[in-house]
Amino acid sequence: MSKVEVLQAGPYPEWDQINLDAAFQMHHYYKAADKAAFLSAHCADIRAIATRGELGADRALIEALPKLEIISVYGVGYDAVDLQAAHERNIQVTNTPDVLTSDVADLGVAMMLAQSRGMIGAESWVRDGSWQSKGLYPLKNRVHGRRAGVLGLGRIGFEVAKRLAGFDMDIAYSDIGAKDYAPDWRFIADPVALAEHADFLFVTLAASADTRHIVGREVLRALGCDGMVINISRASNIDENALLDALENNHIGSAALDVFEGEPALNPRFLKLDNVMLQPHHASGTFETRKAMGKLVFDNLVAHFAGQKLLTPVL
Ligand code: 8YV
Repeated sequence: MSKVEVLQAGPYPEWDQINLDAAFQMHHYYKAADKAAFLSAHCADIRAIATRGELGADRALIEALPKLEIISVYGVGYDAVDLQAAHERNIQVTNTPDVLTSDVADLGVAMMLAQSRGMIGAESWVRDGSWQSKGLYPLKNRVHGRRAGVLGLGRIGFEVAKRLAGFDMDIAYSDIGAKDYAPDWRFIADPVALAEHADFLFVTLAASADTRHIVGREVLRALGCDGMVINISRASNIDENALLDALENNHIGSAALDVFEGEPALNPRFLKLDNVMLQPHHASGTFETRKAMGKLVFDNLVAHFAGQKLLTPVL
């Protein structure tokens, strides 16, 4: 029997690729220089898209595949998938929730610590001989006992807040409503008021049209010149130009970012700044989590084509 044909929108680690190649006929869309020619050659029989969180699947791609039945996303965020286009044709969408939550929270907290304590600069201070030639490294800012704001207390925000509690921080959060699973943390509905409360503002919202630029000039002004913003969600949740203006003019203290508009290309203004920590969208980037994510992408595809219940559907 011929294998089900799958459009692969981005690369996967070898261990996932081996499984996918064994079970399906994978078409490597991401490798094609001429996407239109690729689609006209292969579109007729493709029944699934295997994609990544940051790549998703837009309306044009969905509409180019007449037999498409399922889009399996390697990532919890499915904001880059055109859900409306999928819904119109009853195409299933799956993602990889839960398995990455703790790693993403870990990286957010690690960025807060590293940036606040100036660990990257301190490492260079040792390596480049400054310790010996210039003397003591400049003092940095404390983390424990200070005030944290978590914007979006979903799975990842909750894990971030749990970790911050271990640093005796005064924790508040914003969300669409107060959460009964967070009785010890203060609910502040308004993101501007949350930023006013916070020394460290964590952005942990699932991105959507409604949350676009939720961290804008007003929130950044409220965060203030000693505040730090940490983004482990999606770039679209922050107005990047407003953030760059605030960093360049020291209207906020610093930022730690794992996600960028137009990534992996970066606005070159970021590279001139020393009050921002830059990470390559790597919050879920551990062997353990990525293996679990890859397994879910695969298992969802297998379940769908075996006529079984999807493991982690988003529609
Ligand atoms: C991944 C992510 O880095 O889960 C998400 O939504 O953005 C990340 O975990 C990404 O999806 C891998 O491509």
